[in-house]
Amino acid sequence: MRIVTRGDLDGLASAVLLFDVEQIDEIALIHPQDITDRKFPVRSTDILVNVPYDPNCAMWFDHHEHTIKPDNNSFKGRHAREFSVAKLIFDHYGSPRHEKYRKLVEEANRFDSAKLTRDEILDPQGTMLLGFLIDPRTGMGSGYKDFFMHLVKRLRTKTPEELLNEPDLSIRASRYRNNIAKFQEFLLANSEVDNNVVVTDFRDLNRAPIGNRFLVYITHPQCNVSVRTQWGPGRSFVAVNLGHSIFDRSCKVDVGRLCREYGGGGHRGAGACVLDPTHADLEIQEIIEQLVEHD
Ligand SMILES: [Mn+2]
Repeated sequence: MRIVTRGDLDGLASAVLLFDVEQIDEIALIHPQDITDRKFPVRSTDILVNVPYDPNCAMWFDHHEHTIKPDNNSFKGRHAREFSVAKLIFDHYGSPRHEKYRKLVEEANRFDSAKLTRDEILDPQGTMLLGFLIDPRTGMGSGYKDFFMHLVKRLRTKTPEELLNEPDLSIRASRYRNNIAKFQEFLLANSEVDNNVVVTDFRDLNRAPIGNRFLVYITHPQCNVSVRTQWGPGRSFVAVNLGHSIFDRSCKVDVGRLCREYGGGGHRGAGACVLDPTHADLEIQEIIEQLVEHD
């Protein structure tokens, strides 16, 4: 079977679990929108993880809200409100083989629901550091698909802490660490604040700088929600990411629902959509207006 997921920590932990209980011979990393837009051909042997449902799949595990749902729950797998899909899979199988991954699943759960401390953002260690290193939104560059496959294999026998001591990962970790201060400067220089909203535009850059997506809530503690815009491959679309501050949880807008109005998705605290460049600026302005809290 093939796992079809997104290349983040939740996808990684989920893949590690599935390898122990299903016959997996391949992993495909995609953007969830590829399923919604029917750009990714789903096979009857696919296990969809952390991405929207497709009726062709063999199994589906997800914790996001969707407009398209399987008919009267006639699917194999599980869809429920949970902090991570890794936790859903862990509970679904209840397998003794998964016992050794309990800590990994708990940490993936905390990472995916962004329950992180300031120190874990500024100086992450262990699973949290691994989470930032693999997250495509951190901007560590190309080759992450191969890197992801390697990690799935290695995490089956080693802990994240052990892995981070190995040469290839410790090089990545130092590259990441050396960029934290630079990324903070970048955020301060390229963000605009509109009331409670911080908007960071990455579109002027040829290469997005390296840094984790939560740092903006440290550089802009006065805001409770962030908007990040950047070019998709070949400038064919504008990718927009919205997120509630993980320190100030007062934003009342369901940003996943807001993104769905623009063809995207997500959940209450985080969402993403892709916009046609010809009217992206107008739509970004509309999105910001919906996020601004008027007193
Ligand atoms: Mn997830």
